[in-house]
Amino acid sequence: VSAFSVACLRHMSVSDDYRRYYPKVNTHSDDNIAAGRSHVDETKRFQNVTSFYYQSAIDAAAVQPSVRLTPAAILYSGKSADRSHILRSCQYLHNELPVRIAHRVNGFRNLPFIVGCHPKLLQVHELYIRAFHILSDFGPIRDLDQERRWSESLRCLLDDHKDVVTQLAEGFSECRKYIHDEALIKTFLDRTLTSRLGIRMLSEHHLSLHEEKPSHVGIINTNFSPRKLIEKKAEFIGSVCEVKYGKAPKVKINGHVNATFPYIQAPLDYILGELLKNAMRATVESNHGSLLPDVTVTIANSDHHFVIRISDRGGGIPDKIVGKVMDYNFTTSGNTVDDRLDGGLFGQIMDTGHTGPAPGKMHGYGFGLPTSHAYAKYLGGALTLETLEGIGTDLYLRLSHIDGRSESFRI
Ligand code: ADP
Ligand code: K
Ligand code: MG
Repeated sequence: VSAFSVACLRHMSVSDDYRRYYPKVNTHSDDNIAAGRSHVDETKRFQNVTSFYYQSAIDAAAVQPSVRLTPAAILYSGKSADRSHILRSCQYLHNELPVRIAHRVNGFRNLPFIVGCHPKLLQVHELYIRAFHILSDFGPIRDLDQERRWSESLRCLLDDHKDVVTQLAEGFSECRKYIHDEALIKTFLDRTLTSRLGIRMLSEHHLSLHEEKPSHVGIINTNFSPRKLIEKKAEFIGSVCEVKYGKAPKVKINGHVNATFPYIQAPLDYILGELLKNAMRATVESNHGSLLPDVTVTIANSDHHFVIRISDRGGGIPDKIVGKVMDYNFTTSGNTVDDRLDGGLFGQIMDTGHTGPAPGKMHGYGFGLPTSHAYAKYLGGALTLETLEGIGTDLYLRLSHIDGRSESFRI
């Protein structure tokens, strides 16, 4: 039995038995693996392994190019009374999503063998294979009734995939000792996470075409106010911070506080949340008196782009780790020692009470900065960091406008 089939056995992929056996074999103990194995016959095991191999429809889709849209094309695509715009949108996604998913399946196939065999990563790999079949096995979409049924599956899939980032964060952190080429993992995660962002934005956009929401065209808020979003995030992260530390710094907003323009809020929601968590955590952990210095957020809006700067007085980032904070899985949460710095045991740097980069946590698996960085680049922007050791840190989030006045990114 090859290592691959053992890994698949732990995971029982792409099979109904998966749900029956998964709880038993997911405990990572060799006894359980052996116990699980005794219940599975050779044929089933063979099917489980081959289900990762023989995916000719995915192979065919994986060589097709992706068709990416500019936000302006989405913004000005127009509505029609007969709802044919919804049908067209669905037909586009029905072709496009399987291609994008197939590209991601290729990404899993190209991971180093032992990394790709990690049960949590195999589980995500399987979710992608399953999503491919659910979305593409549905025949051509010719009318609004078929559109409605396909969109229902799409909505279920969005829900099934909601924990993928946590699963990836946990999976990669657990097989870190097998990762010798950091760049390869970074490329995989940058692509997987930004592709996921793109797929989710397009899907949410399509689903929201069914609803009427004031000053919105699908997911685009035509009257987006950075200040309002920052206020909302500051209040929410502030309350999470209060729960964890018993106190939270105030957030002051200055600069172009009255600016409004069309924008897609979802990715900014994520990035601002992560940056505010980092700033508040650093502020609380490095200031021991009762008086906490404010976190200051400055908005600077111009014709082609806008910048949001988040400045904290959280003591800055020490020289010896500043080069690593943008790496996936690098975190000082739980314990301040990182194995890549001193060769300590990997497990020590993880705060095991954390289930990943969930929104209710102040820090997680070291995914906040690198994911925000990848999202910013995907959105045609940048995320840069300036830190003054002993004083504090400034994060500059620079993003381009989507109103079509300048060359834009594509989703
Ligand atoms: P996490 O928050 O899960 O640790 P991140 O990628 O968000 O992961 O951040 C990685 C590390 O970078 C943090 O653990 C922390 O050590 C450091 N860091 C990030 N932002 C700041 C900041 N504003 N001030 C000081 N250190 C920071
Ligand atoms: K990190
Ligand atoms: Mg963080």
